[in-house]
Amino acid sequence: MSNKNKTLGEFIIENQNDFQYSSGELSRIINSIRLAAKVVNYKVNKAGLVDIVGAVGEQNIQGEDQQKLDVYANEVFIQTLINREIVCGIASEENDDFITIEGSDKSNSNKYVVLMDPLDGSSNIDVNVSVGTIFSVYRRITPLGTPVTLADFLQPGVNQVAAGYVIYGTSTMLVYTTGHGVNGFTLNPAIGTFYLSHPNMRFPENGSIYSVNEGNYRQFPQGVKDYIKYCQMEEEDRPYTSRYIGSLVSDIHRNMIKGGIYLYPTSSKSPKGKLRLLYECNPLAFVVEQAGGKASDGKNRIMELQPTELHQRIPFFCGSKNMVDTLEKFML
Ligand code: P6P
Repeated sequence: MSNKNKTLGEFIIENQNDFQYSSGELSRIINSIRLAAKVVNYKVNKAGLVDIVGAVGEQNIQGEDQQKLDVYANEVFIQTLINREIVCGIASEENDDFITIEGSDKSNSNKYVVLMDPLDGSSNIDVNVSVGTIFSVYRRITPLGTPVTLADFLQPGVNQVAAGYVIYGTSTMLVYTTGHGVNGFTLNPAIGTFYLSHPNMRFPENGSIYSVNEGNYRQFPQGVKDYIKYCQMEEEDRPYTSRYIGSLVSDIHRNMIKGGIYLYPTSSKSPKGKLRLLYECNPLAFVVEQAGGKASDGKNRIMELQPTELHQRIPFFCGSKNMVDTLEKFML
């Protein structure tokens, strides 16, 4: 079947055999995320019209003010996954601890766990800037039929069986990988169907965009400062262009289309970095690597890091392979 007008549903069925071990459950997880993305998209696009914008007056474990849409999106993704009885556990940026999910038969017979940031960049909602959902899927490593444990979530990124993001932007896209390349699907809101709009996405090896919050420049490690000055020098293919939306999914997605590097280094404000390893860096690293890009903490491959806690933060450098290679040389 040609790619023209192929729907996400048709794509999943066609590529069912790509899901290692799958008895259809992994396909059902992607289908579940597809449904939740459409529900959240509807609310995100109406945020300015209904009383769902703004903080709920509570903070999540990150100490960040929870925006109403954060809470709403978290509930939608969790409930959609529970209703389809396809996962045995969920970890979310919005929940202090992971959630154990028993099947309606009170069993823990499902094989997969999902980790997610249900609405990343939500502080941008009030100013009408794109936001995103990031998700990561693993097979559990503890025995089937037993309650899921923290060990099932603290797996290195190389164990991911699927990962991706939803970007709620000028159009809404679902971009994901199961380890066989990266494909992007754009939602036709008129009929509520995702269509294959970006088959086999590739991250340009080189780029001329660097994305960093330069307001923190003075607090960056010296190697990062030197790299930023390198980006700004007038020689060869530089100066590069500085583009920073402050919404992770949007910055990564733009750079994957055009080429570029995203940097979130350590700083005195974020001594371990700001971004979370398990449900931001690892899933984006899987997508970026599958598209030919690179993701590093400045020295190590992100997906080989052994997680130690659910909400741990790390420095994150991600994008065009040759640009990340150059960044790492500055940080030696
Ligand atoms: P800063 C949003 O809160 C987020 O987690 C990412 O979406 C974004 O890239 C980053 O933080 C922005 O952080 O410190 O530059 O505002």
